[in-house]
Amino acid sequence: MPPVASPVQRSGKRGFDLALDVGAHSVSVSPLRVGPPEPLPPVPSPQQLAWQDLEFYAFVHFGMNTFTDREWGTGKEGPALFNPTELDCRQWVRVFKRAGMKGVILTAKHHDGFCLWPSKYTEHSVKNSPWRGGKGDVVKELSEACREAGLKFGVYLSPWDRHEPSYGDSPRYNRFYKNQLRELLTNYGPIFEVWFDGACGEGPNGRRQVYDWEGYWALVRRLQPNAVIFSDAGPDVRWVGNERGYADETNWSTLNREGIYPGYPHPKELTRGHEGGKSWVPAEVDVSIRPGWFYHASQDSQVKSLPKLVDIYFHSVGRNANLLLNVPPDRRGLITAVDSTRLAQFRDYLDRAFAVNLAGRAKAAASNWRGGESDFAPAKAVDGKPDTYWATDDSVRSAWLELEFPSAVSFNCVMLQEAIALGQRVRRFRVLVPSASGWQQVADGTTVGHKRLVRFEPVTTTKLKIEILDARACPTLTEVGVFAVPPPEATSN
Ligand code: FUL
Repeated sequence: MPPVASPVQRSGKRGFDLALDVGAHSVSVSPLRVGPPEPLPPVPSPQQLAWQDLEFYAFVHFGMNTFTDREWGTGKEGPALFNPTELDCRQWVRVFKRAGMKGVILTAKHHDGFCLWPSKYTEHSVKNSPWRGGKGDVVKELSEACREAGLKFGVYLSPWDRHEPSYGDSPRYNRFYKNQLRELLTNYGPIFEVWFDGACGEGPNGRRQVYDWEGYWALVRRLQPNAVIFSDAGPDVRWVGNERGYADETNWSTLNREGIYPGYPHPKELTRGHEGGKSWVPAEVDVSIRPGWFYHASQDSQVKSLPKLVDIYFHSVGRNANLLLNVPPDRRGLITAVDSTRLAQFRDYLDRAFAVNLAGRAKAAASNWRGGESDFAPAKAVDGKPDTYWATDDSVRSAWLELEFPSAVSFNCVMLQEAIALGQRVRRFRVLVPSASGWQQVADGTTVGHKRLVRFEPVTTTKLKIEILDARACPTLTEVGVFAVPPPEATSN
């Protein structure tokens, strides 16, 4: 009898098993399984993927301005003014680690040109200050403290330099700047992010400096290939377009970079990104825990409150951006108690809020999953594993995922995460719970990306439905979280 092929149609459209009936012998041919979705370009580089997982890290503005009580120095300050009495980078790192921050970016040089490391290329640095008899190096101390504690280390080297005489003589200054960059990128171990500010001015010759961005970035690529490069325009990470701590409700990690440059005057575009943009350039939210970037004793009573920090968290990390929170050390060279106490409260709040993911107890169902394969089943969105995901068939653009809890649970927050290694897809979603009159919407949103958090009035229910209303390609979700987040208690300010 000739072999008969009997395809067994499975629950999905595409996958089927092929069993050959060859009389006495039954030969099993490896099943024709449906593979993962094709990536939707552009997709993140491995460096960008690793960066996105950091989510929350510290910015440190410290330098000449700390001692002159200014935000922007003139460059005419004498190095003798820089004299922290108790500088201890390990104390900074202890505070950051306790806060759950994953790294630190230091202003190695701000606009006044004063260098926190003994650069060979200028006299305007710690080497001519009284601090540690001119033998100190803040970049070294902080990079070592980070390494010991397992935190990532990054640098901010201001291109705008109000001290350097060659500023404005463009090719000469670009050489000077690259020399300084080379020092930072070769002498202090691995750098996870290089932060390029877009500010630009005129030099002593009255000419406006023209920066060699491509040359600066090429140097980073060569000397620290694992670092991501931040500027208004990327190339790896973009500014979110404001310094208030808020990403937009719609936040695409994709951007059309042509015509966008550091100092670009349309920040709102950077806040939202470009749907269908040709490059992967996710947003970073930079904001200070105080009104100023540098420490001012007069602002000790204006450290952001816990509810404010929590609000910033939900509008940055919870809107597909990373949060770079500035915490400026004081004139002693220490982080003050008010800032460190607030950061610890913030961490405790986040730990409490996200300690129990109720989705872990739920049974998941979906309107569709890829080929009916268990690899892409709805259960993959609630298994707590970041490398597995629910995905639909290629032709699907809207789909629902339903969670059923073993008994009624109360919650007020849902987290969604896309498998961004395959590109950002979701355009619009909503969250529903059952009511007497059918499914009732409790929240909705637009983009998802790496992480989306939505809060709503508390509900008590046994079921929850996530509806992807529209997507640029078949949707994916690596994880769905369901939480009962407490209200942040008010702090004194
Ligand atoms: C701005 C600078 O002018 C501020 O002083 C600060 O460093 C902020 C993070 O970037 O462009």
